[in-house]
Amino acid sequence: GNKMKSTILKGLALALCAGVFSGPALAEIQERTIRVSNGVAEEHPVGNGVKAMTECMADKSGGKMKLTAFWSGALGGDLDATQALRSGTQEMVITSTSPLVGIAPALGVFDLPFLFSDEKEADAILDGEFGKYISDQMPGHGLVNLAYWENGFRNLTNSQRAVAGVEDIKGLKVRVMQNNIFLDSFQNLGANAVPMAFGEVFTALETGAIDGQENPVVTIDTSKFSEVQDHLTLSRHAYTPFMVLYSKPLWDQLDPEEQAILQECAVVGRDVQRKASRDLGAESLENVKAAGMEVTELTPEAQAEMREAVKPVYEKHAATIGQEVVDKMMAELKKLRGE
Ligand code: TF8
Repeated sequence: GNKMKSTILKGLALALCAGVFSGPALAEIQERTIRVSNGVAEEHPVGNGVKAMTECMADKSGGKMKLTAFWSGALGGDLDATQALRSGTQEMVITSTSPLVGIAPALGVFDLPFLFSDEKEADAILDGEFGKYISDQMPGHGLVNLAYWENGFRNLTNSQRAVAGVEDIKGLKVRVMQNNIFLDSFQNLGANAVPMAFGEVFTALETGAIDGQENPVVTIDTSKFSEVQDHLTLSRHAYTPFMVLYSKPLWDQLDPEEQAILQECAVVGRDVQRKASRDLGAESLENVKAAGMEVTELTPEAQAEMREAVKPVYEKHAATIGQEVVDKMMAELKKLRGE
């Protein structure tokens, strides 16, 4: 009679639940609010990537796993936040590789000037065997890399003069990241290079404590450097990727199902983030022009001269980065270029 009907209905309801969600594994997923920090503003393409990653996680976890994002260095800069991950007091950071070379010297390979020729090459290296080789080393440093996202090719800005070649850089006080390869590169270019955390750059430019800095155009635009810089040179002198890092001590407390969701969704976010970065590239260039920045393109000769000036950096820093790491990168690039 009625009792039997209700048993059948209960069974049916259970079967439906199991079908709608992804089976028994869902039981292992807990309600989690994961903090992710970044040094840039939410308008940066990283904002698009975090949004896509958040939606993906909600989708795959039945709404249980959430990201709470902190922008503009609200939880500390790239390096401070990364240290918080290593000690297990913060879950995630999206950071440039460059400020982390003190933790993982191999990351210095991405700081070598004029390493990648275009975005396609960067994607192939980062999403391929080499990217995995670097990611595999991160747990040894208390970090788990979920994916490589994009900051972009870096360009020089300053408040003093249009820079059309190496001779114009001479004597400019240029902020560089806390990274010896960048310090050396800009010293070789004749700049007075000053290492500084990203969070201090705007004020230092505004007060004239420094003349210039270097970052991709989307970062220059979304960080409003156009308000305090008059000249932009499209030097494309380095492509330093973002890593989407998770705290290793906290990672080890996650269920494998939760780990898989984070890994898959960081890649979903990556594709959205890179597309936004490339779409916004042209728009950002228009924005900074509209804000009054004068944009200078380098002639092939000026570019060649710049490459020549920074060349010694490769050999000088190979031992610190690890000769094996540098050789592997060069071999991969050769393969990609069909050389
Ligand atoms: C730098 C970096 C930074 C980014 C950003 C904080 O110049 O390029 O702009 O890591 O996410 O320090």
